[in-house]
Amino acid sequence: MAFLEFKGRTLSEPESISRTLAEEGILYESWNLHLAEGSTDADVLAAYHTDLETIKKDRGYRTADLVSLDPKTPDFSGICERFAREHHHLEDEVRFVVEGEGVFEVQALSGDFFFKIRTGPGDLIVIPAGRRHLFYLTDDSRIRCIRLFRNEDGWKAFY
Ligand code: LAC
Ligand code: NI
Repeated sequence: MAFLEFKGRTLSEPESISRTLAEEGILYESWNLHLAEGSTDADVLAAYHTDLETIKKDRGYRTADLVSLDPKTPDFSGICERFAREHHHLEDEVRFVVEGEGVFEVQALSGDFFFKIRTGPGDLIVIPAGRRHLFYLTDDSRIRCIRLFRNEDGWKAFY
């Protein structure tokens, strides 16, 4: 369940979030959740196989993996600190949230402000290559996401 804060308005309806973000060049989709508690990474990739194959084919992503960030993650505070600094990548940042929550702040196309999208289970977001953004966890302190890549080498952060 996502919330978008955009120019002083808060949107929570997936369709209005999707429309507003599309105008900003950001793909947002709300996918049906089909995931049991305690699923392994392989279970998660299998559960979303059809959705993943569709978006891979449509947008040229080649690989998918799972990433978790929580206080037990090695270098948790270092990772959080790096994500929370404004950066961009040379490749799209594609995330589908399966558990937990996270906030993306993304620079508007006009360049003169950032908007904020809080993502949770079922939310897919694509931040295009080159777009400045930053990321942080909510009070929940954890997130588990599927990532999709064209080329993992293109995904270094530029601060
Ligand atoms: C990243 C995020 C979270 O670069 O922006 O992984
Ligand atoms: Ni990033």
